[in-house]
Amino acid sequence: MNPTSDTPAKPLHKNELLKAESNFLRGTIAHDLADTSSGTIPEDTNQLMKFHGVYAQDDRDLRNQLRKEGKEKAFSFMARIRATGGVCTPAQWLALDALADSHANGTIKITNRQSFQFHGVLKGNLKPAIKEINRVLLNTIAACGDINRNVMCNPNPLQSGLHAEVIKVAEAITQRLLPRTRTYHELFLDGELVAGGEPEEEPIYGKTYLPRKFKIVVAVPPHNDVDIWAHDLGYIAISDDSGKLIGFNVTVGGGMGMAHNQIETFPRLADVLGFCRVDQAVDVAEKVVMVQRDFGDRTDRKHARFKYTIADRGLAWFRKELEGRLGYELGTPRRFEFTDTGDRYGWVEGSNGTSHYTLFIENGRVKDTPEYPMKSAIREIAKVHRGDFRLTPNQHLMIAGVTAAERPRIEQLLQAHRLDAANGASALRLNSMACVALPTCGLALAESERYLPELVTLLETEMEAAGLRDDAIVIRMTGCPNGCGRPYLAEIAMVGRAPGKYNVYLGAAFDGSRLNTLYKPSVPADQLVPLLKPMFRQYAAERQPGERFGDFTIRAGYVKPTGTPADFHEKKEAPAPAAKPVAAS
Ligand code: SRM
Ligand code: SF4
Repeated sequence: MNPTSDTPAKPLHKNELLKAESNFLRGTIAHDLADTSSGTIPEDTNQLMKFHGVYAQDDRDLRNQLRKEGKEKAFSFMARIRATGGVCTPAQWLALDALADSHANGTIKITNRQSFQFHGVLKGNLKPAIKEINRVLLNTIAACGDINRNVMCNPNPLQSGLHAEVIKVAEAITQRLLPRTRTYHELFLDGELVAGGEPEEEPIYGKTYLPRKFKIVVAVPPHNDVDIWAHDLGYIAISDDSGKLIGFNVTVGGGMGMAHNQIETFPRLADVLGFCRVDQAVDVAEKVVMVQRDFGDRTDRKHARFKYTIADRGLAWFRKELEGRLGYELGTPRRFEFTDTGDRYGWVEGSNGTSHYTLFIENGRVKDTPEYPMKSAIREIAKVHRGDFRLTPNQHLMIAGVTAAERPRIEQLLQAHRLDAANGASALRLNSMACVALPTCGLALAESERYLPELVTLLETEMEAAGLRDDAIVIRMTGCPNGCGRPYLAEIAMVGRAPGKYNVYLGAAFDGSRLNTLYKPSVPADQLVPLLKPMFRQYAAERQPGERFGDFTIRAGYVKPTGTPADFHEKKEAPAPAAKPVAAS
């Protein structure tokens, strides 16, 4: 059944052949990495390297100049390090901190899927860096590629006990869905055995793995910081009156990515499918993945995500297919409520006698600047911290599990390095998120991580003037429509259209349960503030008690709630495939 026999008319995408013939993701990687005549690797090898957590990139700031000089591009690699639920130890942090300086561009990027990224890793540094990452018991296995990615999990500090239970489930899902091939160890760890000698087969994936990437999250209500509706498969933790975890509502078929003006591509909110017990959760994940393995579209990578399998075939079909494989029916979904998608900054008391400090890190970029030596400061904290760190799904950092005895020392370090001041930013900034984009992302059409902070500064002036400094509005920017910053779930989103131009989207729900709608295409960067300023004024003057900005933009008629895929695109005349109605919860 793998690849699916349902799509015989169209030829398989070339990546399917590449995977099939790669001998479990080996291809010519060993040869190409050893080749010192180029700073990069051939494209086919790049496709396979993604499964090992590595992307070939080049510094796009230097492209034009180097082209003019007739020189090779400034090639380097991005390495993504998985950490289930974003949990890592201080020792691991210290190792990554040192590696960022010795083997990468001196920064650590906290991603919005609770992973780490290194940028600017030169070819000769790649293998030593990956070895060191593994030495501290982290890895880059399947951090990218057509396979299950890092499993996200809410790091809710208020319910430390529940968090301890759900993270175990997230880790069990991770382990079940890891690739079984020894290729990674062979290529990067000189064949060293890290996990034992499994046979060379892929019982879950088969030798062509999945049609496309696959993303799983675990949410703990009332917080929807993992943006559950944006992911292929989601689990909403359900606890009993005593706070004990009893199971999960299962969600399927969410996704963000689309392409400008390709109406057959669209963001989609996940659907609630049913309820499973804690002991069923891993099996459910495995079988969901296997259905997508067999029925996902392997002919067209723009139509290969699980959301299209669900949108095309319907939830009833999927339920039948899944339950047939599980051998039991899912239960009726339990009641739950989400209130927000953001992080709780500062100190929060846990339920187990420890406390947690969430530190705002703008767009997840941990670096030292003369004004704000954040990377060095976190290093000092890591040297003394006895608990753990948790990366948040909003690209921030939680210093977690701080005991009463330890807390004064951590507080002193936060103050001494002015880290606590970062959390005093405006509510708009604290709820902002940008994807990486330029200069490393090869797909970026416009700036994002480097531009959003500047734009927020300008918008803050307008918000302040309108009396909205402390009003949280979820604002997100991406350099292209692929949706890495989950922009279609932001109350205000700017999606890169061309250099210096953005499509502006409005109207998503504050709790992440409603997608936004295209308001204005191709807005020049210098027109973004004039565009939003009158809306802020009107919102301040006319909002109803408790009304969120996203809801207001709909009530005030700026946009209508998203109904069809056409609402995301500039051209609306093309026939639209059936879309999921708004709001899954
Ligand atoms: Fe992403 C591709 C960065 C989260 C949808 N994403 C990329 C690449 C690897 C560019 C490439 O393919 O050449 C970007 C690397 C840039 C760089 O220089 O680092 C990139 N994505 C990121 C990160 C680092 C953004 C961030 O600033 O945090 C996030 C890494 C997460 C992680 O740790 O695994 C990241 N990407 C997402 C998300 C959000 C999420 O998963 O919660 C999405 C939307 C959700 C979804 O998948 O539907 C997302 N990334 C994409 C897509 C579009 C996929 C699609 O369905 O069409 C691409 C392009 C592709 O796959 O072809 C992409
Ligand atoms: Fe790159 Fe586009 Fe993703 Fe931003 S949204 S990181 S520009 S692929």
